[in-house]
Amino acid sequence: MRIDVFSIFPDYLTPLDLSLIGKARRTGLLDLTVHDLRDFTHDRHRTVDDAPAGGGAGMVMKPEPWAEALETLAQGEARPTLLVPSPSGKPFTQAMARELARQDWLAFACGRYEGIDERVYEHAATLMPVQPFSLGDYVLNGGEVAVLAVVEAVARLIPGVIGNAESLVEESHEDGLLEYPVYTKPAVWQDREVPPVLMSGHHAQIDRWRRDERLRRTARRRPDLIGVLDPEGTDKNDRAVLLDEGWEPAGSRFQPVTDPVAD
Ligand code: 6GU
Repeated sequence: MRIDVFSIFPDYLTPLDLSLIGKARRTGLLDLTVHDLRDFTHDRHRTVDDAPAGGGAGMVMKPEPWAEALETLAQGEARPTLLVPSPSGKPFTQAMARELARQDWLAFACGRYEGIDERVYEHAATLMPVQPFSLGDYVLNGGEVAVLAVVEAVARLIPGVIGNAESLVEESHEDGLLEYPVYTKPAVWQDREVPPVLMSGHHAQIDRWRRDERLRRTARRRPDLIGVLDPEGTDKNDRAVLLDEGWEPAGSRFQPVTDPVAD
C-alpha cells in the first residue's frame, strides 16, 4: 500500500518509523512518504496560513499550498482516497479501517489552526475521493495524531504486517463486542488469582467464560454496542448473561429491561 501524508509538522509523524509499521516500510509492504506542506509555498516566509474571511479567532490554512500539494497526487491515472482528519468528520471505526486496508493508495491532509479553506475540499473532490474523518468527540490541535492512529489501525490489517494473523480475529470491535480480559503467570500475584477456569484446561469452558466476559464488559462499558447486537447471533447462554446485565431481546435488537408497570 502507498500512503502520502501532508503536514506542516512532518516530525510529528516520526513514530511511523517504529515497531511493526516501521518494519513494514523497510520491507516494502508499506510505501509511506511524509511531505512538508511548506515545500509547496513560494514566498520567503513559506506562509501556509492567513486570517479568516469574515473575521474571528485564529488562522485558516491558505488554499494555494494545499492545491499544489494535492495536485501532485493526480498526475497519473491512479488516484488515492484523500482522508482528512477533522473533529467534524465521520467517526472512524474498525469497519472503515477494514475498507481502507483493501485500497492501494491513501493520502492524508493534516490541517492545523482553525482548519483548511473549504474550497480546498471542493477542489480535491474534483481530483479524488475525499473522506473527512474524526477520532471521537473531542478536539485535537491538528490532524497529525489522528493520522498516526488511522495509519496504525489500517496498516496492521495489511496481510504480512502483523506476524500472528490470528491475533487480528479475536479482538475488540471485530465482531461488535469488546475483548475479554487476559492474564499471564504467575497464577497468584499480590493475592490476586488468575480466574481458575483459565487454569482448568477445559477449552469449551474457557471459551464460554471468555464470551460471558465480553458480553458483560460490553454491556457495562459500551451499552451502545449492545443496542445494535442482533439477537439472532446470540445463544441461550448469551441472552442469560445479557439479561443479568439488564438487557432483553425485543424483536431484531436488545433493549434495556423494562419492568412491567404495577397497577
Ligand atoms: Cl481526526 N482531528 C482533529 N483536529 N481533532 C480531532 C479529530 C481529528 N478527531 C477528534 N478530534
